[in-house]
Amino acid sequence: MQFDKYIRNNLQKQLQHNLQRRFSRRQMLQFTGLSGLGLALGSCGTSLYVDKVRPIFEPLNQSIEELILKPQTPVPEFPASAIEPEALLVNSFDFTPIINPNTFKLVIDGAVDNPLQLSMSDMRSLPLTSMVIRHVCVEGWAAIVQWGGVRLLDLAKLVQPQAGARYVYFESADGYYESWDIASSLHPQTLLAYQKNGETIPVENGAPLRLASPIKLGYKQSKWVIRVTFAKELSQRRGYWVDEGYEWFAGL
Ligand SMILES: Nc1nc2c(c(=O)[nH]1)N[C@H]1C(S)=C(S)[C@@H](COP(=O)(O)O)O[C@H]1N2
Ligand SMILES: [Mo]
Repeated sequence: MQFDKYIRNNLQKQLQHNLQRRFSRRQMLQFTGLSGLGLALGSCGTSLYVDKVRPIFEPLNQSIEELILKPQTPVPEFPASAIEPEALLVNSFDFTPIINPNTFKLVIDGAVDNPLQLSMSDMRSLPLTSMVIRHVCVEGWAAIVQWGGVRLLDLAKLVQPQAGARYVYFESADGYYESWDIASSLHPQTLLAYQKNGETIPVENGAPLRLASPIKLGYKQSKWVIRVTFAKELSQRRGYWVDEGYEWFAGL
């Protein structure tokens, strides 16, 4: 219900701009009533089904619609008692960017129908997903952590990725960058987190927003995320460590 209210009150203006060109007034009302999220995606046209011709062995061949409307199976989580508060080592390079959470806006753009800029209060108005998962760094350490934040899946419902979007780029304030396949990005436990172990994320762990997901290695979990860009193609610039030879998919 909170999500519903959020769309009506906070995002309507931004959405309206793009939507009114394509949808009837009745559809708009349905959209703002949330049932319209699915409807709006369905209304984007039959091009959403074009992806079906890709071979089945390819992990990226699910249609955006399918990924959004039929969320993938969650990975089992740990009980809160398993959290290891001391085990999460800070792993940063260069410097620790200080981002003012009061003026910060997350940019979501690229191959989407409704690009958005979300403040931290916008983010906090969206449904909060909390999970206790294991963070695994390739450098040989792991930690069970609780993360709380907004699912990329929920953000995708708002920005409406276009049919051919198959990757998501994450830009960080320290110059770090990553790219993920769309299925992993829209996994129900892939979050843009603003809480760690029940509290606001400390600066060194990526405040105000960082990626957190139980399905990827630590170096895929960008801290200080300032921009999320949906893309149809993967560029040569795939990821900070990936471009040094680390595996791109890096699944757990
Ligand atoms: N922006 C940014 N994100 C980053 C990194 C970084 O150096 N810069 N390091 C990565 C690596 S290798 C790991 S293991 C985790 C560590 O997260 P933590 O410092 O919160 O433990 O962040 C990842 N995300
Ligand atoms: Mo790492």
